[in-house]
Amino acid sequence: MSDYDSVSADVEHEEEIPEDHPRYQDLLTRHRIENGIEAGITHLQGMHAEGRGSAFDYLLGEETIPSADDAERAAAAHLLLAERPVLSINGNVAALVPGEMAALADATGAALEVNLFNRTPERIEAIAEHLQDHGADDVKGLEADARIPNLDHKRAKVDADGIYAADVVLVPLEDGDRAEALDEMGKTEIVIDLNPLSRSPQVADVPIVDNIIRAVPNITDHARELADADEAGLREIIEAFDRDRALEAAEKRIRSGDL
Ligand code: PTJ
Repeated sequence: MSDYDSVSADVEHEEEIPEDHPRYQDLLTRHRIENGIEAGITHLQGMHAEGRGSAFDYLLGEETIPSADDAERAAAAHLLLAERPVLSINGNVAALVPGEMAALADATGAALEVNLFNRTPERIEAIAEHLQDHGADDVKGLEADARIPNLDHKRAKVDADGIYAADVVLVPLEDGDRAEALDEMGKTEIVIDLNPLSRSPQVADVPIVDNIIRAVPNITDHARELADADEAGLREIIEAFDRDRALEAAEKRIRSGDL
């Protein structure tokens, strides 16, 4: 057995995962999801979601492809131009990128809102606390004093001054019915999902087909770089982005298996 074979079974802290391991990002992601489940942040179903994402990421070559980088730049431009941008957080997102989401909120002036499919007060509170431990100032989603129309499960519950009133919403890692309902409300949607055929990226204004652990820091880097850009410059980036081409490029890369 090589050193690498024993990595996932033995790791207690993520620093123990060797960065030169050929599947480093996958091991890191799995480790964070396991920790999230143990901490009561991530739902057990989050592990299945992670497995699905991991298969697509393998086929993408576990890298940010050029069309995803374009999408991440367009996402940064949308968030900077928005009047009420909100970043939606579920149990997988909280486990994988809590500090990175807090940094993106800080760089763009967006609010963070916890919104769960398997919603319980305990999980909402644990996630809000976890985000605060990772640098988030204010976390929405605890009030849940408004509902997204035409959606009959718990993910419809949102804050009136958060997702309900938002003009731009970042929706990472979820199935498509809330994305469709938010689209019907006329919101600009940025979706992060490794499966380009999933309903959420299909309805998104900006579909980002990339692993969230790469996508979020890259959106933040773009936002910091664009911080002094004027409105016309940001609009130019948004208009130059072609969502259909980005989805096609990701699907082509996955199907070609050209790693
Ligand atoms: O925390 P909750 O209760 O709100 O539940 C969250 C989950 C993720 C369990 C729930 O939203 C769910 O079941 O989602 P799905 O239907 O499994 O969809 C998740 C999508 O995210 C799939 O299309 C995956 O390919 C994708 N995905 C998984 N991991 C990643 C990812 N996309 C980007 N980066 C990842 N690391």
